[in-house]
Amino acid sequence: MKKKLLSALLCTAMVATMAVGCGGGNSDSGNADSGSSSEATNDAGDDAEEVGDDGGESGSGTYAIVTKSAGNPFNEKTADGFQEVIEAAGGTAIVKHPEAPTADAQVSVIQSLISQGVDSICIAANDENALQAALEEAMDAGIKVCCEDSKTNPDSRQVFVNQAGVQEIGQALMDAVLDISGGEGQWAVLSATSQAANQNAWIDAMKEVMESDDKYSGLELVEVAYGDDEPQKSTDQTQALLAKYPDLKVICAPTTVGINAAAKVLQDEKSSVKLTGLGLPSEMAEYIGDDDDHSCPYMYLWNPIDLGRLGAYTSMALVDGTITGAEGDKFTAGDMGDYEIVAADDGGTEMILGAPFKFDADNIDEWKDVY
Ligand code: RAM
Repeated sequence: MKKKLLSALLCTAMVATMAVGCGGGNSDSGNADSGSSSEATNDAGDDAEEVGDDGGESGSGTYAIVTKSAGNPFNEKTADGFQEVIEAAGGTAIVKHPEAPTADAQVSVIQSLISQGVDSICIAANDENALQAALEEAMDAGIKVCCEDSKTNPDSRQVFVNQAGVQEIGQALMDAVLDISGGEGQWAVLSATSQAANQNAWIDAMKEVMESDDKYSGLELVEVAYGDDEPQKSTDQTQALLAKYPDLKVICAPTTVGINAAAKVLQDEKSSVKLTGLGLPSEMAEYIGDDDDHSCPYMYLWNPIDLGRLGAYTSMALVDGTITGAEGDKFTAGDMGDYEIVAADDGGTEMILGAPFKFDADNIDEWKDVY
């Protein structure tokens, strides 16, 4: 409760001073104490969840969330938020973290959810197109499908719960690279998987921003490396970038797993290469600072718990028929407030949770215990 209050106050103050959001129509950005995370299982686990009724009333059905992969705290926090909202509404939440961040792993999970007869699937897609057959089969069976975090193509979903505008993320990250590099020099991206729709969209947006204005012309993007959201592979890829590009100035890691691994490598090695990207304050606090002792001057993110909460409200609204996922649909996401579904760039629809939020030496201590 205290964390909720603290978070709401911090969020309100920060929005006022920094003109960036903590998430959609909601000021309760830090419900890190949501109490229902204990039932989250990875795909290897046994759900022991019983499939409920047909979900005709809000919250009374069985709602599944499928994240990108197990062992990623960002995904766990998102699942916590999802589960908290579903269970508070009297529903049954099924949490699936596939063992690997691959489309194949998610297809098997989707197949088993279809067999169980769940009412909805909310999925962070590991591949934009490869889940289409499985998700279409789910929708044909009457299961409502939305995406959160990482989207599928429009034919594979009803709506995408997008954490922040792609353009805004690209702009924020590109400006961070420009600023931290001092305006020129080599930089590299350390991403998640090469198929991840969210990372690929953000990287493309960064490239567009870089080409849109002369002020970025002194920057050279030397490589996009992939750590597959695995700590060891992300560590290895960071070390490889350092060995390959002795003049490298900045690494941008638009993944919480990648940025955490890179932060440790750079800080442990006392490297002059600096880091920015998207990171969890709880994992990055020891690396954030504007001096030689810290590898990451600042980074961005949004509230992963609220992302899961909005995914849950969206799932319930799809199941009870309040929305179909069409442009212009409106619904109230509980205490998060009102949301409207808008057209997405890919021809499908989406809603936006909020704006990317900046974490730096001045505010990291206030956020590191929140998420
Ligand atoms: C990682 C995942 C996730 C992404 C965050 C920023 O945890 O790749 O999809 O949204 O980073």
